[in-house]
Amino acid sequence: MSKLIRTGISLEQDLLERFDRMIGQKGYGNRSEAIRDLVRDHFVEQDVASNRAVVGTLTLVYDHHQPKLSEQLIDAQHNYRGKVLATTHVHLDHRNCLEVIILKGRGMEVKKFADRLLSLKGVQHGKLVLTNAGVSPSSGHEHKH
Ligand code: NI
Repeated sequence: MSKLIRTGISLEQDLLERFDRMIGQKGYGNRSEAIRDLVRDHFVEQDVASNRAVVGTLTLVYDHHQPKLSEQLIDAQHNYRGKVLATTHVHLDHRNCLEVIILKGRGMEVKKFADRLLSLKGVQHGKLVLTNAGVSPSSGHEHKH
């Protein structure tokens, strides 16, 4: 972890009051941690937008009785150009499956992959969460086939 530098910022009073309410609701203990998270979020978004290497977790809830869906999900993972680091599957009940796919790749390819899977018929719910922690800017093309 790198050294912490103390800095001061000026904000309009109403903006600061709103910010304090928001971070209170979210459970932050202080403004610094909330501001650090916002800044980190911004850089993750920027890394995605500029197509740098990111790591993502894609959560899917789907109906495995939907014809061909399980095969489509497996094929998509085998054909993904980046790296599928891990997949966890939970049979929630008779019908529903929960799958968490951990992916690495260029920002755009991770997003495209997630959008494709989330839009498949039978996928009821899901979300992609991205981070750039532990991903060096040059590590996006290390995969070999
Ligand atoms: Ni299942």
